[in-house]
Amino acid sequence: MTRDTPDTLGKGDVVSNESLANLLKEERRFAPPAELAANANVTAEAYERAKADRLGFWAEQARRLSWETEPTETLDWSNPPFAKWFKDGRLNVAHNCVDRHVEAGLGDRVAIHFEGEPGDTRAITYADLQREVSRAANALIELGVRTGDRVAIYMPMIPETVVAMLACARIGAPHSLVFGGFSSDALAARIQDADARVVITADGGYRRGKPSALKPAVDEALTQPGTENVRNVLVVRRTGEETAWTEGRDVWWHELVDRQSEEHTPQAFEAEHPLFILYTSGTTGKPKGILHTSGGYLTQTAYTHHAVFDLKPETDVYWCTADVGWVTGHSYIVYGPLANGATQVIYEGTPDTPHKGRWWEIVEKYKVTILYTAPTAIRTCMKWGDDIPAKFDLSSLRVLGSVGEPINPEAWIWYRHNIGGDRTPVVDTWWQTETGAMMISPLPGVTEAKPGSAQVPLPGIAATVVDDEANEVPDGSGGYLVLTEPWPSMLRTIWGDDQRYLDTYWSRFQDRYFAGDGAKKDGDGDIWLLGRVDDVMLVSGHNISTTEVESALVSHPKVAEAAVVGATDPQTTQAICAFVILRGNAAEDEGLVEELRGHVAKHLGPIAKPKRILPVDELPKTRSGKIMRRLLRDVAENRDLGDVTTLTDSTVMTLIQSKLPGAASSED
Ligand code: 6R9
Repeated sequence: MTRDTPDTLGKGDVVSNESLANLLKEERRFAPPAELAANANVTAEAYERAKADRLGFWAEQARRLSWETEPTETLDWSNPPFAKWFKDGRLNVAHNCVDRHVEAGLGDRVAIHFEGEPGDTRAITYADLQREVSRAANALIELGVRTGDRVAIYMPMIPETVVAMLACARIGAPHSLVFGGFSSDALAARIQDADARVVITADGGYRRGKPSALKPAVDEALTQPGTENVRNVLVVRRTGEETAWTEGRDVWWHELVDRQSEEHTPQAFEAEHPLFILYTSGTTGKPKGILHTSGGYLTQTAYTHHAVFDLKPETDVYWCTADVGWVTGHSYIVYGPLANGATQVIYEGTPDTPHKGRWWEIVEKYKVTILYTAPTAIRTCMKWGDDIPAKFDLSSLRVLGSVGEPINPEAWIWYRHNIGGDRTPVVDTWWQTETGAMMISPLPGVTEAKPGSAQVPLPGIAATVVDDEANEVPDGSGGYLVLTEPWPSMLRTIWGDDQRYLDTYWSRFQDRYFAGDGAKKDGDGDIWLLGRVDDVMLVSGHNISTTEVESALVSHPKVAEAAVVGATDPQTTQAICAFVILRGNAAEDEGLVEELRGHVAKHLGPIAKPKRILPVDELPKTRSGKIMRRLLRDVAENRDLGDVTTLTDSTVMTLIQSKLPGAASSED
């Protein structure tokens, strides 16, 4: 999977300096809007303050939270890389996300505007949320869940998912969310590894206009060895479809939770109490259970949500389109926004149901002011055509965010123009499941934005780019992205495997955290992310980044999306093989492939010219929207496909394979 830290690293520069220079040739800069800058939550001064006293800065941010016992020690780094942040502080995460807002008189504020895919809606206030979370916490206690027990959550995008997570947090039972799109095998592996006691699920959810079942995958997973410790399955009724039932084990949410008391007094836990485990898949070996804890995680998610989106909780309506089963959903649907008392939209379904303007209709309906989504979604909207968002009133929007992949300059500009009406800043936020919260991003009221670049480490964060020998590279060159100081929301370990935590992240560059991403510093020292280092291609002795070739392809007016891989080649070590999705009106004619090859050569130089270009209808993606280049490499090298269970739509690969003979004929 593209997501992994590589076992082996390519030698030398990740990408030639020349190609970066080409990428930056069309220098387009966007100053922050004057009004936003004048009223911004965070100004340039924050960088100075954090630089002068990094730990003091984070101690100050921790005071955004309500602590039962205030921490006196900010960071214990006596046993690196096992960090302890705010270790003598005690707090309850759910109290911080819910109860304290009610206590502050904000009980009537809407926390969640829920929009179901079929069109059903619910407005849930902070007071409602407090009652629901308390009831769910009492229900878990009745099921025998104790502090420290793990709870697996396999749910659609409905409010009960947020309630379930907060109920776990409230009683100190770490949750482990598994994407609703994952197979029963993937679910079983995660239940086994975390040794979960309870699974919370639903009969199903709505996707693409139809009910899509979830419970059967849970039933199937629980037949597998190593899942015996699951005592109960708590099931939300969402679709009302017929569901198999195991008496004594399965419990309906509406029967158990609804009859509970709506009073529950949250107990404070240590700042380092585990909050959740979230698995990132591995190309080899079992998935890594990334462990996050409470005080530091909540501090950094709350701070970054406040700073990077310039959130004004009284007036903003925030919407993050991510699935809650992805880290973005954890940090920027649940913990960060709720800790900040935000009002947000949660939408259950796909962007094209029942029509391709659904997202923009939702923005118009709820007057969304801040939108956070992924480049893949933006490129899909580009492909569908500018006329679709143009039909809706998007004038409420004031800040746009991007996460998940490098955003190519074309998509960035399209997003700002067609969605942001050329008014809104676009913040390109780089971070990972492991970092827990945003690390590198512009600030909307401060940074002069460069399309395609995440630009600068946030205040209190230290990141740089190093070469093979761990030396910091000068401005204008590339290498590996590393984080040089611990940060509050960092992963604490890999669940049950401290050694793997050390080996994967902390051994490649001595005391620095190695993120697995290639990056460049431009002449101003701004950071450009170049994709996972194991995706870097080696062509006739040159390292070429997939991101840059993709970006060059997408800058052609006929291309909506591109995925590039290096396929083994007897002459050149690897040959560049590109899969492209054409824009709505572009025809797949004879000369197109040649035209695109020429276009890449012009942008990046002849060495980066793809050997093959294959127009396709879809690309294989994970549910979080990342292209699965491993599968495309398998196709390009005529290998059998490996594990496709984490794919959104497994038929995509069959379609691509059936087109492959055509690819060979476009070679020269
Ligand atoms: C939050 C999330 C992490 C990997 C990361 C990088 C890529 C995420 C990015 C980005 C360039 C951005 N990534 N945001 N690359 N620019 N703004 O995506 O977490 O699913 O763990 O993936 O995603 O390659 O290393 P996760």
